[in-house]
Amino acid sequence: MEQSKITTICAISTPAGTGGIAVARVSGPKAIEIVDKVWKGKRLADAPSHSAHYGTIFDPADNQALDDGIATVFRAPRSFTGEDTVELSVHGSPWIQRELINLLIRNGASIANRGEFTRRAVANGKLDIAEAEAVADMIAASSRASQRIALSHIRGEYSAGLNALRNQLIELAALTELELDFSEEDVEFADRNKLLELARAINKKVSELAKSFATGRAIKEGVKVTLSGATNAGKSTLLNRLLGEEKAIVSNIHGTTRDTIEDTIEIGGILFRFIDTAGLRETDDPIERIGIDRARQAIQTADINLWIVDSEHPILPLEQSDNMIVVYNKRDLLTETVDGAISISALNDSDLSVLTEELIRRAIPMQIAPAQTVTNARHYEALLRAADSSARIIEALSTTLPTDLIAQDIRETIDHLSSITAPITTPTLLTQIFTRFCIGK
Ligand SMILES: Nc1nc2c(ncn2[C@@H]2O[C@H](COP(=O)(O)OP(=O)(O)O)[C@@H](O)[C@H]2O)c(=O)[nH]1
Ligand SMILES: [Mg+2]
Repeated sequence: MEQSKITTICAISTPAGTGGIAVARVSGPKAIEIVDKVWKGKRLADAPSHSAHYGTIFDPADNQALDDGIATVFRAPRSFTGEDTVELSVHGSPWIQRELINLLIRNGASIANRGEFTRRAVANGKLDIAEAEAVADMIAASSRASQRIALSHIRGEYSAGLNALRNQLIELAALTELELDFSEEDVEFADRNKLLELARAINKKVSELAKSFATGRAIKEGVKVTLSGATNAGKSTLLNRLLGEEKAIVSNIHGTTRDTIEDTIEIGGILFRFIDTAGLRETDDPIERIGIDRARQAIQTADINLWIVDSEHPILPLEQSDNMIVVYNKRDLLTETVDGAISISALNDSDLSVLTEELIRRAIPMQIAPAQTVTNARHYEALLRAADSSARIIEALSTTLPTDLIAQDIRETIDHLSSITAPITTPTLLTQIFTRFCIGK
């Protein structure tokens, strides 16, 4: 875009509401000029990049002071957006925030769209798309594990791995395309063994990344743990204990919990999503039956299923699965505990660490290397397609398919890998990605 057509945008970047400090961001070719119009203090046009200045924000129309604050100057290209940027820190009253934005708009700035600062950072080559998406994930991070993945992706560790493979493939693609130009002459520029080796490496990498999506999502949305079992086993009591609040109704009446109830909490740096379910039993109550169906669905998609039993009258599951942990509850009612089993009292124990330690132990393998973990559904889809097209390259190389068909699969694989990191040009897709952001980022 022509320099003159690029607007200068502004927005409050701190959360809505009252705070000690609010920060307005102004970015674009006229950022410094516009702020200078409403700024009394050192002339920002003379200020070096990365310098902060104390001064007064005022309305030049009536010379009224709005607030005293700090202006921090970042000069292009050494800013988040890659443009000239001024950050104004003011007192965090919602009224001052609104007036400040109005003032900036009256003096030539435009209000930023959702994610527009990050979108500009991408347009100016400061971030690739995958890194920008990770910024949104970072803002939404709700546990140590999701923060680790987002930070690694922001730093480009994940993009780097994919780009390295893509670049090697581009080199070989150039050679196969060259063969097409010489198709009459039956020559081979691209070393078939090298190509096969590379296609296998790519297929392995993208398949592994695609596989990590299930775990990546678990980390982002919380490891899904269902509490299931017969009625009155103490599932709702346990849910409340794990969450540290009275979320579900507890009573000695069988069939009290009829709907699924869930919430997340971080334990040992891992976000868990606990889901209390209706006790599984035969029932004539149509509402309870719907609840039991929901329970079954939740259990099927759970990462971990806790089967809670009342130690006094243990009702064990009809079938065991790998992701199931049987928990003997109401230990306080027994004199002896069940050998080797996880035995707790949701009602009386001050410490449920036998259970939480087991949960963490099971969830830890899900915390694979952050740069090797996919949390984004758009990437997941591209990776599955890259896995398919690279598998076709492998297959084509082991038969005697003509070069033009192999070249087609190579091109597709490159496109799928590129779509994850390289700038996307389709405006609708860009808009889709950036509307996940808040205004001010
Ligand atoms: N003695 C004892 N009673 C418990 C324990 N946990 C739950 N209960 C009681 O068991 C009854 C059923 O509990 P609830 O959590 O509603 O079970 P749910 O139907 O599985 O959700 C309630 O009266 C609870 O107070 C426990 O560890 N020890
Ligand atoms: Mg219950």
